Amino acid sequence: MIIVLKPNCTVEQLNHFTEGLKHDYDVKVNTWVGTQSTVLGLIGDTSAIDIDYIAAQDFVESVKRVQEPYKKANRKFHPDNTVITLPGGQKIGDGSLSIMAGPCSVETEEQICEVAARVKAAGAQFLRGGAFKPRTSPYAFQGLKADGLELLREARKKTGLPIVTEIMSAAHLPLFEDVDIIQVGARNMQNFELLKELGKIRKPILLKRGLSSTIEELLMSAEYIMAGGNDQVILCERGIRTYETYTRNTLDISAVPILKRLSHLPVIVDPSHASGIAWLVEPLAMAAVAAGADGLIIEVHNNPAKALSDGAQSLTPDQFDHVAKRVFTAAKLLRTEG
Ligand SMILES: [Mn+2]
Repeated sequence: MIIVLKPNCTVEQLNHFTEGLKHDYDVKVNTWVGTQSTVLGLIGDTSAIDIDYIAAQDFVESVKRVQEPYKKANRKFHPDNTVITLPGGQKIGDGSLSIMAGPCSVETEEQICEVAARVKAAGAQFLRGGAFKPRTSPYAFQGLKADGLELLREARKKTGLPIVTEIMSAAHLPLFEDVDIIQVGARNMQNFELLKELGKIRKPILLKRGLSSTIEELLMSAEYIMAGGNDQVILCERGIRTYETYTRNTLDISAVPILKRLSHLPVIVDPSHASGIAWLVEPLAMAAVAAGADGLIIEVHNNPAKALSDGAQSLTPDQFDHVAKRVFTAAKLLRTEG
Protein backbone atom coordinates (compact mmCIF):
# COMPACT_ATOMS: atom_id res chain seq x y z
CA MET A 1 0.00 0.00 0.00
CA ILE A 2 1.32 3.43 -0.97
CA ILE A 3 0.31 6.45 1.10
CA VAL A 4 1.18 10.00 -0.02
CA LEU A 5 1.10 12.56 2.76
CA LYS A 6 0.20 16.23 2.41
CA PRO A 7 3.07 18.75 2.67
CA ASN A 8 1.62 20.11 5.95
CA CYS A 9 1.99 16.76 7.76
CA THR A 10 4.10 17.36 10.86
CA VAL A 11 6.90 15.08 12.07
CA GLU A 12 4.79 14.25 15.17
CA GLN A 13 1.80 13.25 13.03
CA LEU A 14 4.05 11.18 10.77
CA ASN A 15 5.68 9.31 13.67
CA HIS A 16 2.39 8.74 15.48
CA PHE A 17 0.75 7.46 12.26
CA THR A 18 3.55 5.07 11.25
CA GLU A 19 3.96 3.70 14.80
CA GLY A 20 0.18 3.09 14.93
CA LEU A 21 0.22 1.20 11.62
CA LYS A 22 3.15 -0.99 12.72
CA HIS A 23 1.45 -1.68 16.03
CA ASP A 24 -2.01 -2.47 14.66
CA TYR A 25 -1.06 -4.47 11.56
CA ASP A 26 1.56 -6.97 10.46
CA VAL A 27 3.34 -4.46 8.21
CA LYS A 28 6.66 -2.74 7.76
CA VAL A 29 6.58 0.97 6.88
CA ASN A 30 9.17 2.51 4.58
CA THR A 31 9.24 6.30 4.55
CA TRP A 32 10.59 8.52 1.78
CA VAL A 33 10.75 12.20 2.66
CA GLY A 34 10.81 14.47 -0.38
CA THR A 35 10.93 18.24 -0.70
CA GLN A 36 7.22 18.48 -1.55
CA SER A 37 5.63 15.47 0.08
CA THR A 38 6.35 12.33 2.04
CA VAL A 39 5.50 8.86 0.73
CA LEU A 40 4.93 5.76 2.87
CA GLY A 41 5.24 2.25 1.49
CA LEU A 42 3.52 -0.45 3.56
CA ILE A 43 4.87 -3.94 3.07
CA GLY A 44 3.26 -7.05 4.52
CA ASP A 45 -0.34 -8.14 4.95
CA THR A 46 -2.37 -5.02 4.23
CA SER A 47 -5.66 -6.88 3.57
CA ALA A 48 -7.07 -5.93 6.99
CA ILE A 49 -6.29 -2.21 6.59
CA ASP A 50 -9.36 -0.08 5.89
CA ILE A 51 -8.34 2.14 2.97
CA ASP A 52 -11.15 4.60 3.80
CA TYR A 53 -9.78 5.08 7.30
CA ILE A 54 -6.37 5.97 5.85
CA ALA A 55 -7.91 8.35 3.28
CA ALA A 56 -9.94 10.06 6.01
CA GLN A 57 -6.82 11.31 7.86
CA ASP A 58 -6.48 15.03 7.17
CA PHE A 59 -2.74 14.78 6.54
CA VAL A 60 -3.16 12.06 3.85
CA GLU A 61 -3.17 13.21 0.23
CA SER A 62 -3.89 9.84 -1.42
CA VAL A 63 -3.70 6.14 -0.80
CA LYS A 64 -3.42 3.24 -3.23
CA ARG A 65 -3.42 -0.49 -2.81
CA VAL A 66 -0.68 -2.29 -4.72
CA GLN A 67 -1.81 -5.69 -3.45
CA GLU A 68 -5.25 -7.24 -3.78
CA PRO A 69 -7.50 -6.90 -0.70
CA TYR A 70 -8.29 -10.64 -0.76
CA LYS A 71 -5.85 -13.13 0.63
CA LYS A 72 -7.34 -16.61 0.97
CA ALA A 73 -8.75 -16.53 -2.58
CA ASN A 74 -5.51 -15.05 -3.95
CA ARG A 75 -3.27 -17.19 -6.15
CA LYS A 76 -0.21 -15.31 -4.85
CA PHE A 77 -0.60 -17.00 -1.48
CA HIS A 78 -1.81 -20.34 -2.87
CA PRO A 79 -0.16 -20.99 -6.27
CA ASP A 80 -1.69 -24.45 -6.84
CA ASN A 81 -5.22 -24.83 -8.21
CA THR A 82 -7.84 -25.72 -5.64
CA VAL A 83 -9.44 -29.05 -6.53
CA ILE A 84 -12.82 -29.71 -4.97
CA THR A 85 -13.56 -33.37 -4.32
CA LEU A 86 -17.03 -34.54 -3.38
CA PRO A 87 -17.60 -37.52 -1.09
CA GLY A 88 -18.63 -39.55 -4.17
CA GLY A 89 -15.26 -38.83 -5.82
CA GLN A 90 -16.43 -36.21 -8.34
CA LYS A 91 -13.86 -33.47 -8.82
CA ILE A 92 -14.03 -29.83 -9.90
CA GLY A 93 -10.88 -27.94 -10.88
CA ASP A 94 -8.67 -30.99 -11.56
CA GLY A 95 -8.29 -30.25 -15.27
CA SER A 96 -11.38 -32.17 -16.34
CA LEU A 97 -14.55 -30.45 -17.56
CA SER A 98 -17.29 -30.54 -14.91
CA ILE A 99 -20.84 -30.16 -16.11
CA MET A 100 -23.81 -29.33 -13.91
CA ALA A 101 -27.07 -29.63 -15.78
CA GLY A 102 -30.76 -29.71 -15.02
CA PRO A 103 -33.88 -27.58 -14.96
CA CYS A 104 -34.08 -24.01 -13.72
CA SER A 105 -36.79 -25.10 -11.27
CA VAL A 106 -37.64 -28.49 -9.88
CA GLU A 107 -41.28 -28.98 -10.87
CA THR A 108 -42.37 -32.62 -10.55
CA GLU A 109 -40.75 -35.94 -9.68
CA GLU A 110 -41.20 -37.12 -13.25
CA GLN A 111 -39.58 -33.94 -14.63
CA ILE A 112 -36.50 -33.90 -12.39
CA CYS A 113 -35.88 -37.66 -12.60
CA GLU A 114 -36.27 -37.72 -16.37
CA VAL A 115 -33.93 -34.76 -16.88
CA ALA A 116 -31.43 -36.19 -14.37
CA ALA A 117 -31.25 -39.51 -16.23
CA ARG A 118 -30.81 -37.77 -19.59
CA VAL A 119 -28.09 -35.31 -18.49
CA LYS A 120 -26.22 -38.13 -16.76
CA ALA A 121 -26.34 -40.22 -19.95
CA ALA A 122 -24.89 -37.21 -21.82
CA GLY A 123 -21.94 -37.02 -19.42
CA ALA A 124 -22.99 -34.40 -16.86
CA GLN A 125 -21.49 -35.22 -13.45
CA PHE A 126 -23.83 -33.02 -11.38
CA LEU A 127 -27.57 -32.32 -11.29
CA ARG A 128 -28.72 -28.73 -10.92
CA GLY A 129 -32.25 -27.70 -10.01
CA GLY A 130 -33.85 -24.79 -8.17
CA ALA A 131 -36.09 -25.41 -5.18
CA PHE A 132 -35.94 -21.86 -3.76
CA LYS A 133 -36.24 -19.44 -6.68
CA PRO A 134 -35.21 -15.76 -6.56
CA ARG A 135 -37.68 -14.35 -9.11
CA THR A 136 -37.81 -10.74 -10.28
CA SER A 137 -41.58 -10.70 -9.68
CA PRO A 138 -43.17 -11.76 -6.38
CA TYR A 139 -46.05 -13.16 -8.45
CA ALA A 140 -43.86 -15.52 -10.48
CA PHE A 141 -43.35 -19.19 -9.49
CA GLN A 142 -41.25 -19.18 -6.31
CA GLY A 143 -40.15 -22.82 -6.37
CA LEU A 144 -41.30 -25.96 -4.55
CA LYS A 145 -38.98 -25.14 -1.60
CA ALA A 146 -38.53 -28.09 0.82
CA ASP A 147 -40.58 -30.36 -1.46
CA GLY A 148 -38.27 -29.45 -4.33
CA LEU A 149 -35.23 -30.47 -2.27
CA GLU A 150 -36.93 -33.79 -1.55
CA LEU A 151 -37.43 -34.37 -5.29
CA LEU A 152 -33.75 -33.55 -5.90
CA ARG A 153 -32.78 -36.19 -3.32
CA GLU A 154 -35.03 -38.64 -5.12
CA ALA A 155 -33.32 -37.89 -8.45
CA ARG A 156 -29.91 -38.27 -6.78
CA LYS A 157 -30.92 -41.64 -5.39
CA LYS A 158 -31.93 -42.81 -8.87
CA THR A 159 -28.93 -41.47 -10.79
CA GLY A 160 -26.13 -41.07 -8.26
CA LEU A 161 -25.58 -37.48 -9.45
CA PRO A 162 -24.63 -35.03 -6.66
CA ILE A 163 -27.10 -32.13 -6.43
CA VAL A 164 -26.47 -28.39 -6.80
CA THR A 165 -29.20 -26.06 -5.60
CA GLU A 166 -29.57 -22.45 -4.52
CA ILE A 167 -29.94 -21.15 -1.00
CA MET A 168 -31.64 -17.79 -0.46
CA SER A 169 -31.55 -17.45 3.31
CA ALA A 170 -29.29 -18.67 6.10
CA ALA A 171 -32.49 -19.65 7.93
CA HIS A 172 -32.91 -22.47 5.39
CA LEU A 173 -29.48 -24.01 6.11
CA PRO A 174 -30.88 -26.98 8.10
CA LEU A 175 -32.82 -28.00 4.96
CA PHE A 176 -29.56 -27.98 2.94
CA GLU A 177 -27.64 -30.37 5.18
CA ASP A 178 -27.41 -33.15 2.61
CA VAL A 179 -27.21 -30.92 -0.47
CA ASP A 180 -23.88 -31.65 -2.18
CA ILE A 181 -23.08 -28.18 -3.54
CA ILE A 182 -24.87 -25.08 -2.25
CA GLN A 183 -25.33 -22.33 -4.80
CA VAL A 184 -25.34 -18.62 -3.95
CA GLY A 185 -27.19 -16.82 -6.72
CA ALA A 186 -26.17 -13.60 -8.43
CA ARG A 187 -28.63 -11.54 -6.39
CA ASN A 188 -27.17 -12.82 -3.12
CA MET A 189 -23.48 -12.48 -4.03
CA GLN A 190 -23.15 -9.62 -1.55
CA ASN A 191 -25.51 -10.95 1.10
CA PHE A 192 -22.64 -10.91 3.57
CA GLU A 193 -24.57 -12.42 6.48
CA LEU A 194 -25.44 -15.42 4.28
CA LEU A 195 -21.82 -15.70 3.09
CA LYS A 196 -20.57 -15.68 6.69
CA GLU A 197 -22.93 -18.52 7.61
CA LEU A 198 -21.72 -20.51 4.59
CA GLY A 199 -18.17 -19.92 5.80
CA LYS A 200 -18.98 -21.94 8.91
CA ILE A 201 -20.03 -25.10 7.06
CA ARG A 202 -17.77 -27.58 5.31
CA LYS A 203 -19.21 -28.21 1.88
CA PRO A 204 -18.63 -26.72 -1.57
CA ILE A 205 -20.25 -23.38 -2.34
CA LEU A 206 -20.98 -22.35 -5.92
CA LEU A 207 -20.74 -18.55 -5.86
CA LYS A 208 -22.28 -16.74 -8.81
CA ARG A 209 -21.10 -13.30 -9.86
CA GLY A 210 -23.60 -10.51 -9.19
CA LEU A 211 -25.05 -8.98 -12.33
CA SER A 212 -23.45 -5.61 -11.57
CA SER A 213 -20.40 -6.82 -9.66
CA THR A 214 -16.76 -6.43 -10.55
CA ILE A 215 -14.32 -9.32 -10.61
CA GLU A 216 -12.74 -7.99 -7.42
CA GLU A 217 -16.12 -7.83 -5.68
CA LEU A 218 -16.74 -11.47 -6.63
CA LEU A 219 -13.37 -12.43 -5.14
CA MET A 220 -14.11 -10.42 -1.99
CA SER A 221 -17.37 -12.37 -1.60
CA ALA A 222 -15.41 -15.63 -1.96
CA GLU A 223 -13.08 -14.23 0.69
CA TYR A 224 -16.05 -13.82 3.07
CA ILE A 225 -16.80 -17.55 2.81
CA MET A 226 -13.14 -18.55 3.05
CA ALA A 227 -12.44 -16.23 6.00
CA GLY A 228 -14.89 -18.39 7.98
CA GLY A 229 -12.80 -21.47 7.25
CA ASN A 230 -14.67 -22.93 4.27
CA ASP A 231 -12.17 -22.95 1.42
CA GLN A 232 -14.32 -24.96 -1.01
CA VAL A 233 -15.57 -22.15 -3.22
CA ILE A 234 -16.37 -22.47 -6.94
CA LEU A 235 -16.63 -19.17 -8.82
CA CYS A 236 -19.26 -18.76 -11.54
CA GLU A 237 -19.39 -16.20 -14.35
CA ARG A 238 -23.03 -15.91 -15.42
CA GLY A 239 -23.13 -12.69 -17.39
CA ILE A 240 -23.27 -9.09 -16.30
CA ARG A 241 -25.66 -6.26 -17.11
CA THR A 242 -24.57 -4.02 -19.96
CA TYR A 243 -26.41 -1.77 -22.41
CA GLU A 244 -26.95 -4.71 -24.77
CA THR A 245 -30.57 -5.85 -24.85
CA TYR A 246 -30.38 -8.74 -27.35
CA THR A 247 -29.21 -11.10 -24.63
CA ARG A 248 -30.46 -11.39 -21.04
CA ASN A 249 -26.96 -10.49 -19.81
CA THR A 250 -23.56 -10.13 -21.45
CA LEU A 251 -21.19 -13.05 -20.86
CA ASP A 252 -17.93 -11.56 -19.61
CA ILE A 253 -15.70 -14.22 -21.11
CA SER A 254 -12.54 -12.36 -20.10
CA ALA A 255 -13.53 -12.89 -16.46
CA VAL A 256 -12.62 -16.57 -16.86
CA PRO A 257 -8.86 -16.20 -17.56
CA ILE A 258 -8.70 -13.19 -15.22
CA LEU A 259 -10.24 -15.13 -12.32
CA LYS A 260 -7.96 -18.10 -13.07
CA ARG A 261 -4.95 -15.77 -12.94
CA LEU A 262 -5.97 -13.90 -9.79
CA SER A 263 -7.30 -16.88 -7.86
CA HIS A 264 -6.66 -20.59 -7.37
CA LEU A 265 -10.39 -21.36 -7.10
CA PRO A 266 -12.19 -23.32 -9.84
CA VAL A 267 -14.14 -21.17 -12.32
CA ILE A 268 -17.27 -22.32 -14.14
CA VAL A 269 -19.51 -20.55 -16.65
CA ASP A 270 -23.31 -20.38 -16.91
CA PRO A 271 -24.10 -19.81 -20.60
CA SER A 272 -27.86 -20.22 -19.98
CA HIS A 273 -28.37 -17.20 -17.71
CA ALA A 274 -25.67 -15.23 -19.54
CA SER A 275 -27.62 -15.35 -22.80
CA GLY A 276 -31.22 -16.17 -21.91
CA ILE A 277 -31.50 -17.82 -25.34
CA ALA A 278 -31.27 -21.57 -25.90
CA TRP A 279 -29.45 -21.42 -29.27
CA LEU A 280 -26.69 -19.25 -27.76
CA VAL A 281 -25.87 -21.80 -25.07
CA GLU A 282 -23.69 -23.90 -27.37
CA PRO A 283 -21.40 -21.15 -28.74
CA LEU A 284 -21.02 -19.55 -25.30
CA ALA A 285 -20.26 -22.93 -23.71
CA MET A 286 -17.61 -23.55 -26.38
CA ALA A 287 -16.11 -20.10 -25.71
CA ALA A 288 -16.02 -20.84 -21.97
CA VAL A 289 -14.13 -24.09 -22.55
CA ALA A 290 -11.68 -22.32 -24.87
CA ALA A 291 -11.16 -19.58 -22.25
CA GLY A 292 -10.13 -22.19 -19.67
CA ALA A 293 -13.28 -22.70 -17.59
CA ASP A 294 -13.24 -25.71 -15.25
CA GLY A 295 -16.89 -26.39 -15.88
CA LEU A 296 -20.31 -25.34 -17.09
CA ILE A 297 -23.74 -25.06 -15.53
CA ILE A 298 -26.49 -25.49 -18.11
CA GLU A 299 -30.27 -25.42 -17.89
CA VAL A 300 -32.00 -28.46 -19.39
CA HIS A 301 -35.75 -29.12 -19.36
CA ASN A 302 -37.72 -32.07 -20.74
CA ASN A 303 -40.32 -29.63 -22.10
CA PRO A 304 -38.89 -26.07 -22.27
CA ALA A 305 -42.12 -24.66 -23.73
CA LYS A 306 -43.94 -25.65 -20.53
CA ALA A 307 -41.17 -24.78 -18.05
CA LEU A 308 -42.28 -22.82 -14.98
CA SER A 309 -39.13 -20.66 -15.23
CA ASP A 310 -36.43 -19.84 -17.80
CA GLY A 311 -37.94 -21.97 -20.58
CA ALA A 312 -36.51 -19.76 -23.34
CA GLN A 313 -32.93 -20.48 -22.31
CA SER A 314 -33.42 -24.18 -21.47
CA LEU A 315 -32.13 -26.90 -23.77
CA THR A 316 -34.09 -30.04 -24.50
CA PRO A 317 -32.30 -33.26 -23.47
CA ASP A 318 -31.55 -33.91 -27.17
CA GLN A 319 -30.02 -30.45 -27.60
CA PHE A 320 -28.01 -31.01 -24.42
CA ASP A 321 -26.66 -34.31 -25.79
CA HIS A 322 -25.27 -32.39 -28.74
CA VAL A 323 -23.80 -29.53 -26.66
CA ALA A 324 -22.22 -31.96 -24.18
CA LYS A 325 -20.56 -33.88 -27.02
CA ARG A 326 -19.17 -30.69 -28.50
CA VAL A 327 -17.78 -29.27 -25.23
CA PHE A 328 -16.24 -32.55 -24.07
CA THR A 329 -14.56 -32.94 -27.48
CA ALA A 330 -13.30 -29.34 -27.35
CA ALA A 331 -12.00 -29.75 -23.81
CA LYS A 332 -10.15 -32.94 -24.70
CA LEU A 333 -8.56 -31.34 -27.73
CA LEU A 334 -7.57 -28.10 -26.03
CA ARG A 335 -6.23 -29.77 -22.92
CA THR A 336 -4.08 -32.33 -24.68
CA GLU A 337 -2.47 -29.59 -26.76
CA GLY A 338 -1.73 -27.88 -23.44
MN1 LIG B 1 -32.79 -20.16 -14.17
